[in-house]
Amino acid sequence: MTRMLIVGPAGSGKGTQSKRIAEELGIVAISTGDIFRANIKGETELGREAKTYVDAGDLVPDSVTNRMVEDRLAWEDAAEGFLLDGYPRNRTQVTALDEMLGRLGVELDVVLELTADREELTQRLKKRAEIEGRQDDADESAIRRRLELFDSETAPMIAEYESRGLLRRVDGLGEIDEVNARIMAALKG
Ligand code: B4P
Repeated sequence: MTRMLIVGPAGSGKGTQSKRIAEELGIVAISTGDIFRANIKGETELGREAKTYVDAGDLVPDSVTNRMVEDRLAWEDAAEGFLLDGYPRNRTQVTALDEMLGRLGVELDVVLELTADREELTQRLKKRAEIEGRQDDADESAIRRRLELFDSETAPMIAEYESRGLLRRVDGLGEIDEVNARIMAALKG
């Protein structure tokens, strides 16, 4: 059983790789971004709360996000291990996750970071905007905002996991299969 996080800037391949890793490890992938987008599409109360933040590339308020993740981790499928994609994204969320896991009596096994340079990230997001039409990919200022927030909020949080000895850093550049092979090797190592 594995309990892990995947972290990295927008466009680094988190969503792409997390689905494959989860399948290979037989655990559930939980993406906060996917949950927000499904709720926005379904016009639920959570979707209405999240929409302006997601469209602008801002973080949805921690109180909303933390509650949503705690509810999702209580589902039966997460008892068999999980991969959290896109959460936590700042120190407040790290603390909240520590508390949630403490209440569940479990610990994280590994935190996987995917890296890529800013030019590649921007190119990937622009390409996805053409294919999937995500509002936050189509808007240059929302892309910039997401990358800035990664540097200011998420990178320090990753350093915290590094100091706990949980971090495995993997180069996210190259073909999807190639990156996946690197990840699986890093997880075994
Ligand atoms: P996310 O859904 O997490 O979106 P993202 O950071 O853009 O990454 P994503 O996973 O979609 O992209 P990926 O790198 O896989 O978050 C969206 C928004 O939700 C946030 O801005 C925020 O508003 C909100 N949110 C989410 N979590 C939150 C939290 N914890 N707290 C507060 N707010 C939160 O892939 C990008 C593209 O690259 C894809 O098109 C893919 O096909 C392509 N790609 C992947 N690997 C590739 C490769 N090796 N080569 C070429 N292309 C590749």
